[in-house]
This record gives sequence, structure tokens and C-alpha cells, in this order.
Amino acid sequence: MSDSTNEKPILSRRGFLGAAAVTGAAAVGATHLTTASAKDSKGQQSVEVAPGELDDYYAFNSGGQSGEVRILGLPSMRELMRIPVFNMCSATGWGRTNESLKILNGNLTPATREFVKTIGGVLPNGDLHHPHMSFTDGTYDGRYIFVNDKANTRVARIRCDVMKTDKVVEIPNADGIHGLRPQRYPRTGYVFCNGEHIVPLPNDGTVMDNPKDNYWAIYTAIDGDTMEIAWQVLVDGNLDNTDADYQGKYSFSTCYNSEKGLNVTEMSANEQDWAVVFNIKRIEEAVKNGDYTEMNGVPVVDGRKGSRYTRYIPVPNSPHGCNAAPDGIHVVFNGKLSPTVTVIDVRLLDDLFDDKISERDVVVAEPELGLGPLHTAFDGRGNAYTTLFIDSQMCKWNIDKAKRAYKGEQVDPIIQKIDVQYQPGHNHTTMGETKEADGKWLMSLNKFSKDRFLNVGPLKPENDQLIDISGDEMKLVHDGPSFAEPHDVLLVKRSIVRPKHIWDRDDPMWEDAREWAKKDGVTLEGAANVIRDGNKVRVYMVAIAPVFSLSNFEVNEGDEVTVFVTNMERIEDLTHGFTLSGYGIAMEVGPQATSSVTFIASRPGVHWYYCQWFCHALHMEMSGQMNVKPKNT
Ligand code: RUQ
Ligand code: CUA
Repeated sequence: MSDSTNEKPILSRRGFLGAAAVTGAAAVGATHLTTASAKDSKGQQSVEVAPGELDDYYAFNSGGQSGEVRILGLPSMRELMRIPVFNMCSATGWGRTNESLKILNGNLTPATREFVKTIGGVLPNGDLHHPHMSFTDGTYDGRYIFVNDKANTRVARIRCDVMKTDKVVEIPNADGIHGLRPQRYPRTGYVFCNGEHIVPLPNDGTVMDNPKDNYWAIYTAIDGDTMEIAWQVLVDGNLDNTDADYQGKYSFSTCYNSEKGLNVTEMSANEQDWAVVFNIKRIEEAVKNGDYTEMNGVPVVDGRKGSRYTRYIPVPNSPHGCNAAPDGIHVVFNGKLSPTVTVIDVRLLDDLFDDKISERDVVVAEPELGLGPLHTAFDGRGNAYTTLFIDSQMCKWNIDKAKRAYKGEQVDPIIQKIDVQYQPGHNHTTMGETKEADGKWLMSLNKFSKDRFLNVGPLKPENDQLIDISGDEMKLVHDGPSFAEPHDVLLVKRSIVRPKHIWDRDDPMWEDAREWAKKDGVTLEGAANVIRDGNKVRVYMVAIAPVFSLSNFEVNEGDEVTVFVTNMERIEDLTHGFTLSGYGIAMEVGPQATSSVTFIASRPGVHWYYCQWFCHALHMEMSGQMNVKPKNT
């Protein structure tokens, strides 16, 4: 990845778009413009971001069941962009273009690769739970965002320089990747992923009975640089959410199904489940020394109870969220069916692994906060904010007071509770999962909105609420409807995120197209070529408003046609598109990018192609025709 993130686009052409082009150029380096969140006379932060002003933070929201990531600005809560990941996207062609299919299908297990052939070549209906940015030295570094697809057991990486997905990998031996967190220190490094469902190993139908003996959950460490699986750990129980410490030594996962139950009654039988602690150094040594079983090409270390690689800390009762505090010391496990959260001190873990103390000795607080604690966020001032799903509240509490109360002192750790609308799951504070937690804003991601918005029918939006936490008291300041569902969010200072304004021509995204052009003796940048290669036809064209370099091409019915379109604009925001009518094809071609698509020319006749991204006064005229000659003429 190149570092030229704030490179100025060259204004090679103004024409009709003169005014827009100039505005675009003025916005280059706009991260130095005015700050939105000045305090008002009551000391309250303003949520108003006036026209032309920029937000202070990027919010990367997961799209939940929609399978995408959405970029919002904070505090305005305006939605700025969507990044398709585990979904298909009509606007960009994600899931249809050759470039996206290579990424989506590049790292599937052999069984899934066979399966997708039977359903049209791509896994549909992925979801997206947890977006987390890569870290260097305990804070965000703006390189990547990692995300998980529980529905299809995949993990993907988004490049923050172009805000596009560049890797998707299916995790073998696991089922339903749920919790996901990058290693915080010294850098990412590993991306830790939880397999939520217990399944037989191998899960190919040879064994299906007796879950207690035959079903397992698997913890996975991916190498965030290569997106290859580094190692896996077999555990007892199941795995829900995960987090990593600030020292690079340990990671943690909650388990709500220590019973290994297959239904809700069985799964919630035990009063206590646990959190697993993974000893990263010992696991790495095991992999080096061969103390593992290889399964589907991955070293799987045995981390079941009693192993030297893990410890199981008893936690009441079906714990869910797992959150490391920015003090680098405390980790909170959220009780869910217990009204408590369990706080451990990571400085005690060395002794625990050396068997000098027992599991419950690392617990330093266990405050009772209210009903249904799911996730906890932090302000960097020693306070924690826990969502109470059943109570529909946000609970602010103090970690130090909770520790004193645990020791028997008469002190109430709870500082304030406010109602949220309604049933919050995740919450997140600005920079709150880094050592640079700044305690400005808190987002409460509520699963229900009920009466908070105009009724839109039986399916309602959810509600992402913004809470000002900069003062002594939490203040609810904004309701933000969102569609399916407000799963998790990442709130990052804008100075850390520095995307490019236009693509670099040498971007790896279209390296295959470059190879084809070389083979065919053409260039992508100057192309107006139709190359026949048996019954395969490769069509090369460039797009410069308001024309494609080819306004017509002819193929034969039954040909396999690949169309490469290169956008030669160097002007910011001048995206073109390529839509082929009657063939289910539409794709985005960003400034200086190449996109390609392959299809069988199975429908004879005249088929118009056109640019679907409004680019010029003559945008409607930016078109051409593909003539498909019928077979028997
Ligand atoms: S888990 S609502 Cu999928 Cu993020 Cu807690
Ligand atoms: Cu090019 Cu519209």
C-alpha cells in the first residue's frame, strides 16, 4: 500500500464540471478544516455540524444482517458511505465484478468452493458483526478494518486507504465466526476470531451424535498482514466474544455454553460459565515445537481444560461481551443472564499460568449493575459504561469504586443510569478500545426503536443513539435510525483515517486485468480493443466523460465476454459506471480504477451499455451497444 494518501488529484479537465472539480480540489486536505464539536454555553458538546463543516470522528458501523460496513460521521451521525463486504451490491457491482469475485472466492475451503458452484458462484446473505481497526502500540493505526461473517464463518479485511474489501477468508474447522478482535500490541499482528457453535470435528457427517464428546469450538488466530490462518486452539464449551490485552501476552473469550447444550434450556443450565484466557506465547511455542494436530492444513493446539495454553475463569452466568479497558489493566466480562460484570486484572495472569494462584483470584471486582449487561465501553478517566439489555439502560460506573466494593468497602460503584430506546446491545466510546480513549461520545446501539420514528410498517429500523459523556453526566443527544441491525461500531479520530482521493493506477485490485492486457498486447489506459481468443472475447475500453472509447462492439451468441473498463479521470469524485442492459451487470469504475466483468453472451440482439454514475451534462449519452449475432446466421 502506498503512503500517498493525501496526494492531490491533478485537475486535467474541468469542462462542464468546472465548479465541482474546484470544490473537490478545495476539499483535499480538508481534515484541517474547522472542528464541529465546540462546547456550548452549558458546557454541552454540540452535535450540530453545519453545512460544509466536517465531523470529528469516523464511525465504522457494522451493517449486521445486511453484511456491509457503513461509514458515518460523528457527531452528526450522517451516513457517508457503504462498504460492501459479505453482501452483493447493485451500485458497485460487488459480488459480480471479476475483481470482487476473486476476493470473495479466493480463500474458501474446498467444500465451500464446490458448494458455491451450485448456487451461482458466490455465497449470498453474509452478515457482519464486529468491525475493528488494526492497532499499533495500543491505538488505531488506520491501516485496516477487520470484520466477521457469522453466517458463513468468514473474516474479511477492508483497506482503509481506499475503503474497499481486499481479503476474505473462510475459517476451517470452526462454525460461525462471532467475536473478533485484532491484537493491540505491539501491533496487529494476529486477528483473533471465535467459532461460536460447537460442531463435530471433522464436520462431514462421519460423526454427529454425542455432542459432549464429539462437538467442539475452535479459537482462531489469523495473520492480519497475510490473512492466512496462523493457528487454532480447541477449547471446552463454546466461544462468544473476544478481546486482547494491551501487552501482547493474552487474549480472552467469553463462553455461554459451557454445558455444550444444543438448545436454550441446556445452554443456560449452569449458574456459572467462564471466560477462557489464551497464553499467546505458549501457544506459539506449541506450534513451533509440534505440539498440535494438523486439521485442514492448520495447526490446532489442544487448549481444553487442564492444558498449559489456557485458563478457564468461572464467570456468572452465560457471559457475553468481553472488553479490555484503556488502562491496560482491566478486562470486563459482561454477565448477560447475571446482573453483574466480572472484572479481572491482567497483571495477575502470569501467576495464574504458573499455578501460583487459582482462577477466581484474578477477579478484582464484580459489581451488580442491572439486568442484562451485554457490552462495556470506557472513557479513559476510569469509568465504564455498560449496556443493560433487559433494563433498556446505559449504566455508568467507576472501576476503582467497584474494586473497593469487592473488597468489602461501603461504596456504590454506579454513577448514573440513563434510559435508552430500547434494548441496547453494543456500545462504543470515541477511541474507547485504545489507550487514547478520549471520553467525548458514547454510542448506544439499540436493537429496537418501536415508537421513536415514523412508523414504516412491521419491520422497524433499529436505533443508534448518541450520548455526550464529556461532562460529569451522560446526556442523550441524538436518535439515529439504522437498518438491520446496529450491531457494533468503531469510533476513530478523523486524523487517523486518511483515504486516497483517487485510485493509483498500479493498485493490486486489478492485477488480473493488467495481466490480460499484457497478454493481449494492449494497455488498459489507452484501450479501445476487441480481442477474440477462440470463443472468448476480451473487450477493453476507457471511460472519460462523456464517452467510452468503444461506442459499439460485436460478439457471437455463446461467446464468453470479458469487458474491462478503465476510468482515466484524475478528478476527485468523478466516478463512472458500466451497466449492460438485460445482462444483470452494473459496476462502479472509480477515478483511475479498472473494473471488469465476465459473462456469456447468451442473448442475441442489440444491448445498450451505459454509464450509471452521474458524471457529466451528457451523462445520459455516455453509452454504446453490444451487438450479439445469433448462432444460426
Ligand atoms: S455480539 S449484542 Cu454479535 Cu456483538 Cu453483542
Ligand atoms: Cu460516466 Cu455517467
